Amino acid sequence: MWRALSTAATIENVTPVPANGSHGEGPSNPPYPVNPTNLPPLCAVTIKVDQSTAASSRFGLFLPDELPVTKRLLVVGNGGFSGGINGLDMAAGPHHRMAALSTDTGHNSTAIDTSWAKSDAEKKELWGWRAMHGSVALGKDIIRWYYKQPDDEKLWTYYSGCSTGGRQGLRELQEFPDSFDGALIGAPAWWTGRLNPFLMQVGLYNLPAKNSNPSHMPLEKLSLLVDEVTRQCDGADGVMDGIVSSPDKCEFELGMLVCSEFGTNISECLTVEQAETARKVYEGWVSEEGELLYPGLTLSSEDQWWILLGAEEPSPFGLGYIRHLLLEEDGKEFVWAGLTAIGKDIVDRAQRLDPGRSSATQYDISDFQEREGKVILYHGLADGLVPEKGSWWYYNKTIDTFGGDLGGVRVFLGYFQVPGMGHCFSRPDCTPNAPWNIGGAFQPGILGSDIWSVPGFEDAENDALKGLARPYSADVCSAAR
Ligand SMILES: [Ca+2]
Repeated sequence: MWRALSTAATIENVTPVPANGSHGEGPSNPPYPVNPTNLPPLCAVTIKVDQSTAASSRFGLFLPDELPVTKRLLVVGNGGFSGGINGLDMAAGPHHRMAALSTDTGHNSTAIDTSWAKSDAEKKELWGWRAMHGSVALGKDIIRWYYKQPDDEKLWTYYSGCSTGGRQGLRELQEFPDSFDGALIGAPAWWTGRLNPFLMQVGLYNLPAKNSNPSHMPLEKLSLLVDEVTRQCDGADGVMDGIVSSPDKCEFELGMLVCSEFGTNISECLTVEQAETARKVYEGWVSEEGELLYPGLTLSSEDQWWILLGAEEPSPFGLGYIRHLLLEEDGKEFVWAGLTAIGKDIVDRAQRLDPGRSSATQYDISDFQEREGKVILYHGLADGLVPEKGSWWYYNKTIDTFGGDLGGVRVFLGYFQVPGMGHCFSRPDCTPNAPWNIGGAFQPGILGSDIWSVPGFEDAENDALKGLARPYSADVCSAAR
């Protein structure tokens, strides 16, 4: 193995994991403190790669003791601004009879911590794309060596990630089409230079968080929106089941929630100004010139609006991005207090600089298509953090780029809107009957450290990752013979 490593790479850890064993770094890995359990027997390896004298990145590998003749690798992504090896998502690999890889993206932090990026262009690049790309390239070499795979034999490589993980996967396959054969891309935060400033803007719609601010919608009023949207929109899809499956077919009347002049309990309705705040969140971010900068949140996403609207300052996904990735080079910390809108200068700067070159804005993925790569793109219609309409935008831009050939695009890029699914997953107590578990990133792990698929339905019809990798599985090849 060591011959395959560059001089900058060292092996940090090699641990044999027995059948039904567990492996991970526990609490020292803040974004992923829960170690996967009930693993198949495997060799767990951690590699550290020095990127320069000032920065390094690490990645983890799960190398199952037994792999089918057809060798496969699962690469998984991260979430938010997190820095850490994502062991729970890696666990799906060995269970699906694949090796697995996850990068720490070059730093160690939770998903909402951006302080690592301050004045560190190299760490931004590592988070943006470099750690992923380098880990995939070196990881493939190591796996080939470990399993004694001939150079002329293909190592089938699949990707699964949601949110930032979705962005990482799209970003990699856009610039490096040889990296993956298939990618399961969930709720991608793909247009960092637009999305993250928009998330800041959404926070500003509802600030300051004072009762004297007529526009401020306190958290307890979100349930009014949830209930009213369900009341008006549930049936628009033809089935009254508590799940809004066709928000685009619902002609929602926000005015139904506005307090009437007399005899109304103010806690049971929205003021005109609060309703205007909600309208802006739905509408999205429109420039003074009328250009749509980023689409808003979809009807039925209100249950998660607390993430962007519920605090006394804008969410770290917006404020942290602007403060530590975009503006800190100026030497003074960005102050949001008193702002009602983000200036055009920030929008322009974010797109011009694209800190860490993290945005995945290439619609022409014909190189990936020509090598028969496949993308399954999915997004929860009840996502209250990353707007579903953003994925719809990416999908339609891609179709436009391919000359409007919807049928041609669907051969290699399928888009699936998941009713009732929040950001990457839904809590079991929220729209419990919604079909939110499709084996996507983060989903099995939130059900339990020993869960790796859709419990009771670990098949290609219900587990999207298994479906993506199915045509190339050794089992199918054996059956075909
Ligand atoms: Ca319904």
